[in-house]
Amino acid sequence: MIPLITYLFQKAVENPLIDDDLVLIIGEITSATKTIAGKVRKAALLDILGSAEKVNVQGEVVQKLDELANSIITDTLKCTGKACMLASEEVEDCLILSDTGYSIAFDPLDGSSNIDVNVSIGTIFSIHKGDIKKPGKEQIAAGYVIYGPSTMLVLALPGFVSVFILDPESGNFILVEDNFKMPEKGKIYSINEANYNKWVDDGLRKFIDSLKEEKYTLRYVGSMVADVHRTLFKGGIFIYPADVKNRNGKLRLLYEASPMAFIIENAGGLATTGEKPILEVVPEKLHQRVPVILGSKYEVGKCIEYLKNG
Ligand code: P6P
Repeated sequence: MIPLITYLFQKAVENPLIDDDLVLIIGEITSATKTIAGKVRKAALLDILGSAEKVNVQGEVVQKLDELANSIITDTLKCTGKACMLASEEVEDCLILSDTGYSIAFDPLDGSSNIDVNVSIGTIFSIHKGDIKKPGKEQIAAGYVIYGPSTMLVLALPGFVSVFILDPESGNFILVEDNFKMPEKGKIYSINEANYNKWVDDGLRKFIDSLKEEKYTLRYVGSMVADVHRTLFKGGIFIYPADVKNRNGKLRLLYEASPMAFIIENAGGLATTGEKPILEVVPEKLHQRVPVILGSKYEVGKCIEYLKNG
């Protein structure tokens, strides 16, 4: 039963990238998610369900729990004194705290439209050294916490992915999988097929049709953390493509696509925009969106072929 912090210090012995400040940052982010988990589970009792009657920089209706999760993470990271930039899905501009240290981009509560119907949601984070607006391949660490039947942390550092379960008795994230690798192939595809006729690429429709012929199952929660988590553990493919309404797709690069791509690729999968690896995309705007195609090597490789052939 190895707790997260013990695990990180053990990994630091062989990995100079993991310094004390990084351990502190990861420890504090995950500590904030424990508080968020508690609020999510009691939301109906605390009258913090529903809309905050505001629209965020994304043009999306802000849920009360979005705001609460954002302030919990922001206040926690400010207290570390080791963060230099914070970029939140809920905040238009970067919060500049100093000119040195780690920068963290985060989606405080992804999938919040599912909160009121008690479906799994999550917190996603991406950690860079210095400036946050760098390609995903330069991430120092990335992870997500999924608030599901259990609260799980999936954490990627360069070269390996580890999985932890929040133990309600000790309050610690306990290691359950070290050096996790995802299946090379699955039998599940995950995409919002309601937009089938709006997708920009004919090749994508042909790819999805080919999966149906191979008797794949469709699973789509509408919460990225839940859909990516299932893809990571069961294999297969998750896609949020460009469509006629969202020419760059819906998902944001810095705090959704990039951290998930870092996790998937360090677990042996692939993550692409359809034109290039997500981890190669150079961010231009804080909240820029990219098409997301990620999952097992077999399905993502096949999808790329269909997109090339049209
Ligand atoms: P749609 C949640 O709002 C979110 O940002 C992601 O978590 C999820 O993958 C996506 O939107 C779902 O979007 O258009 O299928 O409802």
